[in-house]
Amino acid sequence: MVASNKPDMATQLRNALEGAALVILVVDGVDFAGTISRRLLQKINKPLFIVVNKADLLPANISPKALGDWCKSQLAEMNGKPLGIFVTSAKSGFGVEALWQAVRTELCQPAKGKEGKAASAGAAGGGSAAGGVAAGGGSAAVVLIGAKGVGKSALHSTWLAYKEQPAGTRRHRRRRGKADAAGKSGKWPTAYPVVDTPGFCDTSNVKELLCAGCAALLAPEKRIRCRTMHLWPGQAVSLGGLAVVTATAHNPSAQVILRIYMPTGIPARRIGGEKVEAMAKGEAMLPKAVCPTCREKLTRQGWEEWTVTLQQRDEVAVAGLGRLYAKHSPVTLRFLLPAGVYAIVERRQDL
Ligand SMILES: Nc1nc2c(ncn2[C@@H]2O[C@H](COP(=O)(O)OP(=O)(O)O)[C@@H](O)[C@H]2O)c(=O)[nH]1
Ligand SMILES: [Mg+2]
Repeated sequence: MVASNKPDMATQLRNALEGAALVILVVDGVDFAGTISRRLLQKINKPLFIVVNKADLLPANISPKALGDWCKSQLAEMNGKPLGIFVTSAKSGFGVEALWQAVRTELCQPAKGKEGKAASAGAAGGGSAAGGVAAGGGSAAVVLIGAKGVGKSALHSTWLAYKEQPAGTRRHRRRRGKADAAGKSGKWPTAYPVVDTPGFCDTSNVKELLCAGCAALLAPEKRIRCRTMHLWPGQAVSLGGLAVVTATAHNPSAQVILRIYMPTGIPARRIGGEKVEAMAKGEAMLPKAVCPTCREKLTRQGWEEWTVTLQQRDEVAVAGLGRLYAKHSPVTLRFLLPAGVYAIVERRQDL
């Protein structure tokens, strides 16, 4: 694990990255915008895998493969150059075996003249740097990094269970068979410890504004469902009281049909313009479940206005909360978001 004299989080992360043979950046598959760290992505100069976790929570209309391809295009726009992109669920086990086999293959790869095959079954490949991780000099660790709550520790546990699979069992033989097909040797590269790091992300996320108890209210327990809301100009939808989106009078079609993807526990309610104005002036409309401390903090920080026009292929992602798009476009929407929270217009995931 990382140093014991409790250096700050950035130092811990830097130390861990310095000793890395392979970096695994884990993001949340249902909150990509809120958990991908753009700055970190630019800074990593080691062989890199991206793991898009929590595939079990994906809406039914988005396949893990489609999500992997979508993430690949997003990462290309951010100039990220991973060796491979893997869609996994630490909860259901989906894609985990393919990930750890690819890690093993990269670690076992000779230093020169070898085209790695980092992206294996279930993964959207990002190609592979010639030389693989063996080119990393004295570096020896596989380092798991990413935002808090994306599933780094859960994946680490699956890795431990995978390594400790007793030899000779049917499951083990089956896995060994796959391992031999994927890599040079059936042995795990035990010389490479896996280092789990504390959460780090430079994207300002709604969950970060809340205490652990209130942030847990935003954690999806089941597959994300799409909710459809019909709005007349001036009508708005409250997204769990944490954000509001209003259909503006500029929209060419009379009604705006919004498709909203948020954890099922977060209510989406239609509200009138007067409530939105009150919120814009600082009045909070948070659900009762939000604790007094978080309520006070959010009200003190206030809400920021953001007006955006969406074209046919666009959707808006609000970090830590969810994403939405309008059925007909172009459409102009006015958002009220907790001050400082990151929101972005992205290409729609289900196209
Ligand atoms: N649904 C689902 N939940 C997950 C998955 N991986 C982790 N979690 C949950 O996400 C929360 C945070 O996981 P953890 O491994 O502690 O995240 P870390 O902060 O990145 O180490 C826990 O409640 C996990 O049970 C997954 O693949 N699917
Ligand atoms: Mg952890």
